[in-house]
Formats: sequence, structure tokens, C-alpha cells
Amino acid sequence: MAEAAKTGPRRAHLGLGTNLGDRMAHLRAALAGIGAFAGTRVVAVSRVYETDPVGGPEQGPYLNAVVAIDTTLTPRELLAAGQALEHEAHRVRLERWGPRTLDVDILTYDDETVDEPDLVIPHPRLGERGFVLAPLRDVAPGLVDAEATWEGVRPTAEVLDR
Ligand code: GSY
Repeated sequence: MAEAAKTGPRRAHLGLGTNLGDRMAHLRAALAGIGAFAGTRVVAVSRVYETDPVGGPEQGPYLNAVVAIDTTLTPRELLAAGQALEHEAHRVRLERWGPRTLDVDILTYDDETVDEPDLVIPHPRLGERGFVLAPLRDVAPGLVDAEATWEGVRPTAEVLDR
């Protein structure tokens, strides 16, 4: 028998990154924006990590965080909503892997996989990036090795309040 389509909200994890301008302000605005997505409830927010840049040109350190949500948005609707937040942060993409005011990445969407030219879920580099895995472990410890440690990933005292 065919499997019934899932109904109701789905658990997703969004990665946030910023290394230009007022980085905490960008994270706070992103969190407020995510909380205002249609059909979306913020379930948990990670600590804020200061992280050494990975890849790209020489650039300043990032602040990274992860937000767990329950949402009725589809992956594609979630992508569009995240891109709208990046746009609101006046994101400019000068070069690939370069500095940015705000990056919103869909890390996971329930247990679904998506493989399209502009959207791959789970995020393709999820498993190799400490700046994603450390905050992801805060909100979804079952998804990340409890013993893992990463270079250049430091929890800060900053708090992202809901
Ligand atoms: O994919 C996110 C953008 N990004 C980051 C980031 O968020 N944090 C760190 N530490 N390095 C990064 N390199 C890129 S590209």
C-alpha cells in the first residue's frame, strides 16, 4: 500500500551565519523573522558561536547559530522565506564563500531529502562544518556525535532571546 503523505508541521533546522556589520543585530532580526514565518513556531535556539571563517577569501570571524522550528511551509517555501530574510539584511554576495551580512541555510527538513539545483537537503556540507554542527548539537543532540570537538568554534556569552 502507498505510504500516506505526512500532514501537520514538520521539524526543520535552520543555520544562521553572519560576519559583516552588527552581527548580533543580524542574528536577532533573523530569529524574529523566522518566528514570523507563516505556519511556523520556533522550538529551540542554540547558543551563539564565534567561528573562524571556512573557505573563501580572507575575512572576519562569523557568528553562527541554529534555530529549530516546526513549520507547515514546504522546503521551497522555507527557502524563499529564508532568502527574504537575507534580502532584508541587505545581503550582498560579492563572491562565492565571501563575507555576508546574513546567511540562512536549511540544514534539515524532517527526514526528507531534496536534491534540486538550488536546494539540497540535508545541507550538503552539514557533516563537515563545526560552525554548523556545534550549534545544531545544542538544539538537536541526537543528530550530532556527543563527543565531537571542532577547532575554531567558540561559544559566546551572547544570548538569542525568543
Ligand atoms: O555557509 C555559511 C557561510 N559561511 C560560513 C559561516 O557561516 N561560518 C564560518 N565560520 N565560515 C563560513 N564560511 C562560509 S561560506
